Amino acid sequence: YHELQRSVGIIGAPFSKGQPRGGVEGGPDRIRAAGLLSRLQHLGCAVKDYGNLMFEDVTVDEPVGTVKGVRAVGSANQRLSEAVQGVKRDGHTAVMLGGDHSLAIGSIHGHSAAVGELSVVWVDAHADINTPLTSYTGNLHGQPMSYLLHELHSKIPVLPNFSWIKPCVSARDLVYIGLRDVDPAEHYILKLLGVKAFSMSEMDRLGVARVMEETCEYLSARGRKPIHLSYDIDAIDPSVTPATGTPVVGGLTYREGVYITEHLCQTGLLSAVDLVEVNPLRGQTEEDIQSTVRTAVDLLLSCFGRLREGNHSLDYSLPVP
Ligand code: B3U
Ligand code: MN
Ligand code: MN
Repeated sequence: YHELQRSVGIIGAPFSKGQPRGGVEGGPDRIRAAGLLSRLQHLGCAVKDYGNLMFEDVTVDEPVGTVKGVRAVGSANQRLSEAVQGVKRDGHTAVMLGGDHSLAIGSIHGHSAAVGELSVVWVDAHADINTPLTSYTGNLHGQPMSYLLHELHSKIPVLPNFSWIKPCVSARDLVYIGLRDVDPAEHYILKLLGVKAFSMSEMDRLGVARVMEETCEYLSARGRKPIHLSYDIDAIDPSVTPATGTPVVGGLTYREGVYITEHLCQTGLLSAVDLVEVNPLRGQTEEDIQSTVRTAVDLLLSCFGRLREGNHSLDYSLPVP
């Protein structure tokens, strides 16, 4: 029950133009309203809320090929990258509340610009590694990893507002957990680059404890780099987290989802966390929304030391009669 004094810097990124469904921009405020800050403080964290980013209003944003919202996504991520760099330079673990998953471009770019080489753990039903030329949907939230990997650099065309993005992650420093909806081109890319991936099939075969052991063993073999955790709430089963844009059956249980963050916390290497794709407008009922938001908060708390066995601070002492 070691108690590290962790400091957390929270950035809200109310942005939805990486995909077509409105509502995901309401994620950051819903997650804060569920008590994230006070509950982190109760854990013993020093918390600084950097507020919500304001994004440039991009009025003319015609599709580029099939890809939609290119200029808005490029511009928003440039702002986010700078904000994450600021949070890291202030010495905090960065928490980015999305917003859709296209925001991982700026979050990971900014994190790497501030601290150097990273390990990336991507927890998601989807691989989000389409290039602009392989995407069926044209949605940028299905593409962020393709812009970040050195190995795909030559496959990325020039896009407006994307020229600031420099690839900063090596395929060998990336691990996927929770995959169950992967496009053919994405599957090809994962095999071509030899990316470590624990699909839901591997989760069934190995169990979450071995998946996390192997994840950390694999990453630490390349040196103990700071970890960037990019957690898409749709990794969790939609029976638990239904309020999200693209739910996929057969997901992580609540317990598996939390085990992942508990385990990554114990490495002491978590340096930035994204929690994305909570969409309060996608729940059928208020209970759907609450269950999704509560799970998001629980995942973040366990990133910062909350244990299901219980917690107490080092200076705890029993009251005497
Ligand atoms: N692979 C598909 C579907 C998708 C990816 N991410 C989400 N959905 N959330 C795509 O659009 O690239
Ligand atoms: Mn995603
Ligand atoms: Mn997803």
